[in-house]
Amino acid sequence: MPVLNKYVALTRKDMQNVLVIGATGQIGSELTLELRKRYGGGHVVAGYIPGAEPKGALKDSGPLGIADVTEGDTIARIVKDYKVDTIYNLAALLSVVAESKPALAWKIGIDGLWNVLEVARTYGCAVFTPSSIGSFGAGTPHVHTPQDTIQRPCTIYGVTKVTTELLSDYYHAKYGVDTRSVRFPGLISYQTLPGGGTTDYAVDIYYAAVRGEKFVSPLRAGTYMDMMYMPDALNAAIQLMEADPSRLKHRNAFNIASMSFDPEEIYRAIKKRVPGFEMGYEVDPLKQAIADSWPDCMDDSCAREEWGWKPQYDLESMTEDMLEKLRVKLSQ
Ligand code: AKB
Repeated sequence: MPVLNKYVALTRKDMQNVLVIGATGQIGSELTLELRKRYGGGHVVAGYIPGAEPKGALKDSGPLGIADVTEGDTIARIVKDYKVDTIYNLAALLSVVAESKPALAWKIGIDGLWNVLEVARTYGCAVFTPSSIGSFGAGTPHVHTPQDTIQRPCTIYGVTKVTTELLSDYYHAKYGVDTRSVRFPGLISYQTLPGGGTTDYAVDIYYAAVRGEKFVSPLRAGTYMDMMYMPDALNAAIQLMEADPSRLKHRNAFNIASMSFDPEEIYRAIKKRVPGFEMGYEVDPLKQAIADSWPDCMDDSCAREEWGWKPQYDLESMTEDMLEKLRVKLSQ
């Protein structure tokens, strides 16, 4: 389909001001600080919803504003006031919690995305809205999952993620909105807890190890999924938004990968460093069914070729860093 509005590609040089929607969430809390470090605090607005106000460094290092995706005018106001040209739209429910609130998952994920894209179309903003390994389903090839393949997810989370990809591509093709995205694996961080995802066990297991507790895995041994350490995930989002658009053959959304493991492998990586650590199993049927429908490991060669994606962390280096940082955090 031809581009109807003339698309003027932004380069990083042109980008001045960024809005992060969902700035107090799992990704947003760290992405906002990373963007402020790179571009200057005054250039990155932390968008939040009432009840999830920024605190500490997030509150003190730059501007703040209420940015509720279900109320498009709150987004438009910040975009106008701060002359925002790039929006990171991180508002979403994670996979497990979305299953208990499907209508809300759609309202935030898709009605909200529509509002963000309309603001972006009106004010000429670039938009990053993450997709996920959850955008795939049981019929997808599970090993070396290709960039372009079957996407028939069985969860509402997956349905919203596929729709996110399609709607974002549609706004690019029809209106020339500079939409770009990645399919995030399970994200692991010692900072903000995820809350409500299928891959959360890979964060919880580190907390148990550092607290000296036995960990009970909600997923069976042999359940492989792509995972990623947060510093790599932040780099991916920023690097893609800064990438030369003439090199992008894909947009929404790129497979990105750095490590794939099952509960046994992460347990062994931790036990090497915490010898007394123990793990048992109590399988959660919903989480297991979701995990079984997701890829074991994705092929991320398009991201590597089109914008130079290259992760820094594997399971061993992430485990080393997580344990070190969590020991400090939990002793305070
Ligand atoms: C979840 O488990 O829901 C998320 C994801 C992989 O998108 N972490």
